[in-house]
Amino acid sequence: MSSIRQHFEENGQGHVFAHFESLSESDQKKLEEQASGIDLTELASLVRNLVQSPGSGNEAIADNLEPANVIPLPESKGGNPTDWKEARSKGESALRNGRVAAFCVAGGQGTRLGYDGPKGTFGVTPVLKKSLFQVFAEKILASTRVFGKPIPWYIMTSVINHDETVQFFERHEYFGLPEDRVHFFSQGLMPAVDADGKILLSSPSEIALSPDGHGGSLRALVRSGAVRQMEADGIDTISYFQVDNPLVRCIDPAFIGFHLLNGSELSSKMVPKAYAEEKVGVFCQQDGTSLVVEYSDLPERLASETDENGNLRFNAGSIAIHIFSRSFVRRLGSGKDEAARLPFHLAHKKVPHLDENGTLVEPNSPNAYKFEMFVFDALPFAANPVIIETAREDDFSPVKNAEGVDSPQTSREDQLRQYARWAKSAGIEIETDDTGLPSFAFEVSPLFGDTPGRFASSWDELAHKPELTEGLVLV
Ligand code: UD2
Repeated sequence: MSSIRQHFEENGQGHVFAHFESLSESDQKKLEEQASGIDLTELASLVRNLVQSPGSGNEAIADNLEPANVIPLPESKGGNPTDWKEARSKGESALRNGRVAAFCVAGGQGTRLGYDGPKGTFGVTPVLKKSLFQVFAEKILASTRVFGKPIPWYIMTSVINHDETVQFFERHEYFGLPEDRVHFFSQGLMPAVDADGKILLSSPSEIALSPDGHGGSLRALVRSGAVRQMEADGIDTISYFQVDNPLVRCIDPAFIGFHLLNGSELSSKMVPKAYAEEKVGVFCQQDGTSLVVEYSDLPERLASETDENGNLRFNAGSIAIHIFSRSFVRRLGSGKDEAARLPFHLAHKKVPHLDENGTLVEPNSPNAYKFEMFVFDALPFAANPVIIETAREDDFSPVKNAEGVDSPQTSREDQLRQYARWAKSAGIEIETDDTGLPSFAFEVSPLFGDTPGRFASSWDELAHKPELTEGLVLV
C-alpha cells in the first residue's frame, strides 16, 4: 500500500480509496495526488472544532463590540478635504512609480446568479453587455494610460473555472492589456466532509473538493509565485476587489494614498449600510482591534441598534474592497507566522457524493460541510489598518442574484446613473428621474468615463445624431 493510502487509513479516512483497485492507473494516480494535497491533521481539528462542537453563538462574538473608526469622505461630517487631497497625490505618485498591482478574486461558484460560466464573463453593461472582466480590464488600462506605468493584474481562479477564464481572455486578446501583465492562478481546495468528518467522494476516483474561500487568496498569492513576481517588479501595494462589482474603482489613488500615508498593512473601504439587514459584513472594533463581523454573525439587536440621531450604530458596511501591502500578504500567506492564521468558517451545503455502496447520491437537503476562509479575517493581524468611506454610487453595485437586490437589473441601473452623473459633470443636459436614472440607455467606456473634457467632446460628436440617442455608446 502506498504511503498516502496508509496515512489515510491511519487517520480514519481509508474509505477514500475504497474503489482504488478498480481504477485505471491514471485515475489511481489522480486520486493519490488529490489526497496528498489534503492536510489530515488540519482537517481533523476543523471537524472537531467546527462540525462536532456546538457553535459559540453570535452573542459571544458580540462581546465588547464597538463601531470601527472610519475616515469620512471630504463631504461627510468630520471629513477633511485637505487629507483627501494629500492622500490622492500620494497614491498618484505610487502609481507613477509603478508600485501598484490590481488583484481580483474570481474563484467562486456564482451559484446564486444561476449563470453557467465564470462570473467574470457575465455581460453586465447596459448597452454593449461588456463582461465584468472587460470592464475591469478597461479601468486598469485607463489607469495605466493616466499614470504612464503598466499595472499588472492578478486574477485568482479556481479549478472550477480556471481554464475557461484563461481562454476567455485569450479569445478577447486581453482586452487591450499586455498579455504578460495579466497573471492567473488557481486557489487552494478543501474537501467536503459528512457529519462524522468522513471525506466525501464525488466519483470513485475523485474527492469532493471545493475552493477554500477568498481568504485562500493570501496563501495562493504566495504559493503561485505571484508575490515573488511582484517583488521582482517593484510592486508593494495590492488593490483587491471581487469579480461581482462592475462599479468598483479597481485603482483608486486616494485609497492607495491613505494606505501608504498611514503605513497600513491592510486598508478597506466602507459604505454606510443601506438598511440594517443588508448582507454585508460590518467593520467593528473589539478590545482595540479592528475586525469585520460577517452579517450572519452580527446579532440582530446590534445590527439594528441606532444612535441618538437615528442612524445605525454599526453602519460601516464592508464592500470587499481592500488594499494589502505585499509584505503582509507574504507574512500571512506563507503560514510561517503561527499567531496570524486565518480561521476557517463552516458552510452546510448540498454535495453530491458516493454512498458506501458506490452509488451517486444527489441530496435534497444539506448533507455536507465545507470549509472556507474569509479574506477580511486578516484585518485583526494587520498593523495600522485604515478604513475609508466611499460613495456607494461610485464604487459598489454587485451582481449576485438573478433577480431583486444586487441583480443584473439593479447593477445596470446604477451604471446608468453613474454615466448620467458623468454627463452632467461634463456640462451635458440630460433628463433623469428622481433617482438619477436617465430616460434612455447609453454607455460610457471606462477608458474615459470620468474625464469630463473628453467625455463632453465625444458626446457632442455623437449626441447630435438623434437616431443614435438610444443606446448611445461612448467608447
Ligand atoms: C461578500 C462578503 C460580504 C460583503 C459582500 C460585498 C463574505 C463571506 N462576505 O459576500 O461581507 O463584503 O461580499 O459584495 O465574503 N470567491 C473566491 N473564492 C472562493 C469564494 C469566493 O474567489 O472560494 C470570490 C467570488 O468569486 C467573489 C467573492 O469572492 O468574487 C465574493 O464571494 P461571495 O459571493 O461568496 O460573497 P458574498 O456575496 O456572500
